Amino acid sequence: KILVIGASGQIGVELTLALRKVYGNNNVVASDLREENELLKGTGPYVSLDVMNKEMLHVQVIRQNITQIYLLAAILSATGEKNPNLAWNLNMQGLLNVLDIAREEQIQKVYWPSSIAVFGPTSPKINCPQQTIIEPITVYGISKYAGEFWCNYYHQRYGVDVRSLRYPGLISYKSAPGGGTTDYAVEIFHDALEEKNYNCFLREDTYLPMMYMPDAIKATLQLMEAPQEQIKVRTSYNIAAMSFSPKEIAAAIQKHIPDFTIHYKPDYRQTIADSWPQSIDDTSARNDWNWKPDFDLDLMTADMIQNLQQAKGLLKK
Ligand code: VAH
Repeated sequence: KILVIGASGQIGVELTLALRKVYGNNNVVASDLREENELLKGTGPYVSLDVMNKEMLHVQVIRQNITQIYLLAAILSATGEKNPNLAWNLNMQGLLNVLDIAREEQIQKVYWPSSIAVFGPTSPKINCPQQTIIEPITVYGISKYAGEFWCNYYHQRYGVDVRSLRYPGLISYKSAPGGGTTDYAVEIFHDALEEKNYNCFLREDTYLPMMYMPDAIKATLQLMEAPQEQIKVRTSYNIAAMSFSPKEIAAAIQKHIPDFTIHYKPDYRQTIADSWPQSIDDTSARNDWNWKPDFDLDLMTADMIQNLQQAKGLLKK
């Protein structure tokens, strides 16, 4: 059985639903510290779980006959800068608890997301390579980069089959984002539909690597289903789909909502965004396990607006 830790988060909800579709509802145990997300209710087993409680986690892994673990619980970049100690402790100890139990219980496979947030101001801005200068300046980025080395260590030393992807900013409509710097790209759609205006916390020309959630879920399942011998990177794979700025996504939205306006009020998150690359080179993922994205900015924008209009009951009858 598969255990998803952090199943009520932005990625966790969609990953749980996708895994249940592939492996069967009752073969995917969803867990979170928070209560069960509405979209998960009635789709399969849910347990309350704190990844920081290693003993309880160990008990659940045994009691639920867990053979694979997906660890999504983390504090993201923006929230992490407000709570550095909590971010380091949860992101680091949570991963170490999972890796150690995976070693002890011979768990078949572990998934753990890293992020383009591992890159820092000294990393190449354009087509940032898989291996390069990596000097993160956020606690989130530091914890994710350190976590990558722990994944590699547990694979090399104990043979734990742990796999990882450096997600770009993820955009989705099914569940709210969790305190990241790229959350503007989700908020903008909600405000465009509800207020017809968005006050953006980043400058208009802030290019960032982004991906639509369906592509992120596809990449995760593809990585986890690839034969072990194809996985050459045991820290974390770069993956990419598109890069855009607030100005560009606003223009894409205006094609659907012509009177939508945007205003720019950069805050502390601008410094974080400026430290990240503008675009990512994902050649390794493409070569090793045939990664390829489906959604570009226009396709994503059309899909987001259509689904959010439905969800908000705004579709013209
Ligand atoms: C964040 N959404 O903004 C996350 C992601 C690349 C950004 O890691 O912190």
